[in-house]
Amino acid sequence: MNPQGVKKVMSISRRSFLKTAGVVAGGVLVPAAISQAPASPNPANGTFPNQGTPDYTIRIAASAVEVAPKKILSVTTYNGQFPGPLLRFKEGRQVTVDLYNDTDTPEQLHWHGQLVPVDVDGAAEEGTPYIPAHGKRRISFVPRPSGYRFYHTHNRAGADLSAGQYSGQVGQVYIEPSHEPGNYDREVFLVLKEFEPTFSRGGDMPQDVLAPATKVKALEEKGELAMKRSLAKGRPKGYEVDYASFTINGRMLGHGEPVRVKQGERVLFHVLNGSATEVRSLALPGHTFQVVALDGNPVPNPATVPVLWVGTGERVSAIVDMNHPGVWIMGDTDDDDRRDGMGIVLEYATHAGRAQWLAPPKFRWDYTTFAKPGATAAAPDETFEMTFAKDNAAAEGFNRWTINGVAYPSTSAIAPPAFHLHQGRRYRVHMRNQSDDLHPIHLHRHVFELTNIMGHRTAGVMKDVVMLGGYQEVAFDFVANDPGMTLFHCHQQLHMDFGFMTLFDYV
Ligand SMILES: [Cu+2]
Repeated sequence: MNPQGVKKVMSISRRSFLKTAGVVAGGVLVPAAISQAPASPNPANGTFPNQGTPDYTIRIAASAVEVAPKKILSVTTYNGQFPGPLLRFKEGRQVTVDLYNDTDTPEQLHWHGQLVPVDVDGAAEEGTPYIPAHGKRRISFVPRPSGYRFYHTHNRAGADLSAGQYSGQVGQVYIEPSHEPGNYDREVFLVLKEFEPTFSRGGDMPQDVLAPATKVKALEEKGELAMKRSLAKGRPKGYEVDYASFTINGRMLGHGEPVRVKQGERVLFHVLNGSATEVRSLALPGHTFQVVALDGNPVPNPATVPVLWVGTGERVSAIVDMNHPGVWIMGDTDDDDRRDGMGIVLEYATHAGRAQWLAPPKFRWDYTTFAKPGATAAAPDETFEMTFAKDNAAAEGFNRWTINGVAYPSTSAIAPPAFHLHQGRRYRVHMRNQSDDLHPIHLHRHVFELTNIMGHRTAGVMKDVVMLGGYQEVAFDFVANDPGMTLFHCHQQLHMDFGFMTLFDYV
């Protein structure tokens, strides 16, 4: 256990960080030996000889996480803390990382949002070697692109609610650009994450997340008919996951260090949804968020919103002007989840007392708000059509998920790639959701541009996860610029584990 690491609100002064690089502070892990000459790679397996000191060491092990006083959970973590250490990389400067696995299960550590090779990416389906149980892998890569990224396990959990993303294997990455953009005084990193999962039948996934709220009738009719038929056969609704405790930076509301601010400050919040399965929201009474980046990529139009909606695996970076003194609850708009811990106290200097919550206006998230008005995306060279469907409770009580009628095997079998890419071409992925669930769709090793949301063309918003609403359709484009096997999947663990994955390869 590392109570310090658990308790720390990861809030550091950017200026003081720059001055004190080389010192461990506020849960930040900085290079031990930047000047270390990189070892030469073994192209056969992407691993590096175990010579010299690595720049970073990450140790995967079961450890205690104290989410509230005397409420201590045992979960698998990185370096004995939740969240794992914040890794600050420099764009384009190669790093060597030693990954130790002290558990009994082979592990995959995925560098989410980075353009890294298959051997480093951390997905068995692409061919990344496992970090053996009680073993080690040394990897080396050039961090890119700059911005807010993260790392997490890519193991499938199936019915094991202690495995995969249900565990505490989540850590943040900040890749510093050669020129730091934005005008702000301070950065605060927030990781939203639930613990103590249990299975339930039928979920309470929020349905009022996305704008527009319209549905595609043809998708709705097919999806509703399939569900009706399944229930008529006597099948109950498939399993969903509920949680007993909710945390920000590993602490339940009221039990962590407050975010301490001064009137007049501009604070840049980096918010990561580290959940296995849930969409989260975040509001701060009396304040608004100017969204400057999505998934670490600066947005063309940094619009101001009252509420952040963040799908599983998504990141939002937003500046808040501290102009409403008091002691506030910065928390989820869902009353139950906030009372069960999904919040953090924000306290102005010279103010004390009980933290206040005021519900924000109802607000739906519209990605096109942050797009360049009137801009048009480049035309694609090819379009892939994808339809996602749910086979209710078809896999021993779990919903089975299909892409164009095909479920990725839930066994350890690796499926052959279904979509073929030519390097340098621009591809459009047109996704149609024939289910009532929201899906945070993720593409590995590439950054994509949102090009269509429910029939509305858009351009300029670059992401690596996009929420696709129930019975809705979305398109994104990407350039095939990172050769190798590339995984595409729903980031909702329960969906990914039961079929919602496919592979692209380069031909
Ligand atoms: Cu999904």
